[in-house]
Amino acid sequence: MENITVGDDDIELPIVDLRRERSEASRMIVKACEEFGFFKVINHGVKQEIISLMEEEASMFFSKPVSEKNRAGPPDPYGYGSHNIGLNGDVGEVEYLLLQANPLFISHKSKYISSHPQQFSYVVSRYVEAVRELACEILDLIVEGLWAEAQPVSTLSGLVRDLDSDSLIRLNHYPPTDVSQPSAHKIGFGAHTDPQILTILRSNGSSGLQLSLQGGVWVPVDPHPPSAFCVNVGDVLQAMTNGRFVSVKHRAVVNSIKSRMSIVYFAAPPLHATITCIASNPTYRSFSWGEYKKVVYTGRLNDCRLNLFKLH
Ligand code: GA4
Repeated sequence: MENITVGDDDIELPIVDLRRERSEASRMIVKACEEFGFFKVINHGVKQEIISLMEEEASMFFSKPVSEKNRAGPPDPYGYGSHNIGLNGDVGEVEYLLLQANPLFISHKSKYISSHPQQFSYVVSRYVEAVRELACEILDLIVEGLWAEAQPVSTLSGLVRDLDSDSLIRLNHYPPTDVSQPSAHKIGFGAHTDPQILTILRSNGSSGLQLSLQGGVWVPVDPHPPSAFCVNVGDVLQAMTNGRFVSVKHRAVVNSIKSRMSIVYFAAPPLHATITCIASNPTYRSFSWGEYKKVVYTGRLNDCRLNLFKLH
């Protein structure tokens, strides 16, 4: 049973304005990644038109009858899933589409997802391109802030820009709770860390995201401003920064009468890429992303899988 103790106040995550002076934005991002593993970005450069089209496609898909949605499933682990998360018995009050974020995969799957597959494929690919650029811009700012000239600026973004990058796009729909039980507090997507490098999350302005900060208390994240993207550190970035950045446990709860939709991009390296701590006294052994992914899919949602790679 998952702990449901929730803090009284929403957390005010740092908001980074990407139009700020570069060194200032870089400093703020590094600080947020060390303190919370989470922050928000505004003036991020992703066009509202691209976001709206993506959100429309997601709503259209989720409003279809179950029999039609099932044509895009079961998730193996990619495709349409409902209630079941991953391959080892995790469940939640969520339905989702999990796709590899490359145009070929999207175009192949789109015929099972939409009655206008070309339009779906075009919209998702444009969205992916735009959020990938945003992720890469943030990763460059991180490298500048952490390592300055000691590392090439593309140390992290190069992994995501690689044509073989294993990045994913996930559309989540959390239906509202039963209104006859206003205090109902169901878990939509249980506690977990994101395994990849960086996550870029967009939600439809309804609450539900919570972070586990010190002391095991769950802290709700205020879904505002609606124009912002929420960004978080993944396990690979925790490993590469030798634990200086934290990949923080988070979850989504279904607690309102409004349904929640989120669109999440997971920026990942190619399967063959080697992940190494950039530090003189490494905490984790080197591993390939493919090796790490195997561990991710043999385990459960709430596992602390990075601990298995600790050297001492
Ligand atoms: C959590 C982060 C991403 O949503 C995800 C999830 C993946 C899945 O849904 O297929 C996993 C989960 C996530 C971590 C543990 C395993 C794998 C479900 C699960 C129980 C796509 C990812 O990469 O890891």
